[in-house]
Amino acid sequence: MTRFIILIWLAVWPFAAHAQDGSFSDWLADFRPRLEASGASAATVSAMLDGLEPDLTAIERDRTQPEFVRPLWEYLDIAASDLRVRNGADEIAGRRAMLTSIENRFGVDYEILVAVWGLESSYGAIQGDRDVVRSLATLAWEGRRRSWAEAQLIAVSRMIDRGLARRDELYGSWAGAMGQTQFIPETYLARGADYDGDGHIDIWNNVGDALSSSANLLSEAGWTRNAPVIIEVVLPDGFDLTSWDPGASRMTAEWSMRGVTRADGGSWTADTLMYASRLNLPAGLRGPAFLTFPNFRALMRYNNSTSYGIGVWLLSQRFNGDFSIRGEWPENDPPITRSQTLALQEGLAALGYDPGTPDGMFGPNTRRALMGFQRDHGYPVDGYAGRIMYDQVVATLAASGPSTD
Ligand SMILES: [Ca+2]
Repeated sequence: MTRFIILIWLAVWPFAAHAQDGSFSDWLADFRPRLEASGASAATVSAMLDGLEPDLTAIERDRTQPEFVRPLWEYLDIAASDLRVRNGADEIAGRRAMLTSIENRFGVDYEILVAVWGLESSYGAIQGDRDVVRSLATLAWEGRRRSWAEAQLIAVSRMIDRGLARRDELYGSWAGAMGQTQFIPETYLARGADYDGDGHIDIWNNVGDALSSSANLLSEAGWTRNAPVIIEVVLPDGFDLTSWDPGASRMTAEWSMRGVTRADGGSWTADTLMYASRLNLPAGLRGPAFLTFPNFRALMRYNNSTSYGIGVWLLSQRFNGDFSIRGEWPENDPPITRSQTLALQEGLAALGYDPGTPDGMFGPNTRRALMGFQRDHGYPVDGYAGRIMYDQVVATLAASGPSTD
């Protein structure tokens, strides 16, 4: 019973503990001199802050964490839908000269740039219509991410003062992601690139500027042109996962020597074997297996989500014709919800595995704890928190005797 009450409390507090401690105008009066001291011009400070009102929907969106985790297979159906593939292929056909020029300048394959563009903003169609200054000021006032939001506002003032962007075009998402690339202001300042050389980095209306900026980000993140991103593989029967570390890279030649084959039946080529790669089982052993390469890690720098990286890769592959993931997805074993993740973390901790502080988020510590449980109880050690393994942890906990807390 006590455990149940603790779970409820933990489920609520992360979203309730950060109420703002003053009015919006208090925050504004406090921030204005700091924005001025950062070097912003008086005209820009005035254009940004005069008459500003909070946008309460930004706070609501920031605090709402989805309970249900969308299965990767459903996400990929949307990310690489037929419509998104067709629209991207049309963009490629209509802009090939520009795309080739950007690929040559930055060394980033243009199919990837178009796929990023397709996922970030549906090729510019969905950029967000919120005033980014207002959204960021609201998040700064709310306080949970105050220093981050204030740093973005200071970056906005530099964008305006340097003449890179105008105050009246700064629209984007409720979280401050702007334009066709969905860059936050600091990323815009650091990685924005001016394709047509007019001095204006227009990631809202100029496709060349937007795709050059994405290319610049990926190039700085270590992208290698014509190198693999992901290769779907098949593991040999009885493949030993006990020493598998999802975050550790091995030479691809080593995976090959251990019997890992390409899912498309092709043979390993020398230009692939020379790269290190990681084994990624996003839906556990029952789902498809992938080797992810350094280019995949560059995509993580754009958006730190495995689902996003696989989505970009799959979409980019589909631009060139029929392509699909060959492995079956475990549709009877969907990922667990946030409250189930919290219960899983509590259960693993009670059984002597350390998942870190239970927070309902499935991160590396929880994965390691789950893999320890799987190893000790004779399950395949794949670290996948699906419904089936969740039920096993709950059953093991129940069988371990009455709780003493
Ligand atoms: Ca430009």
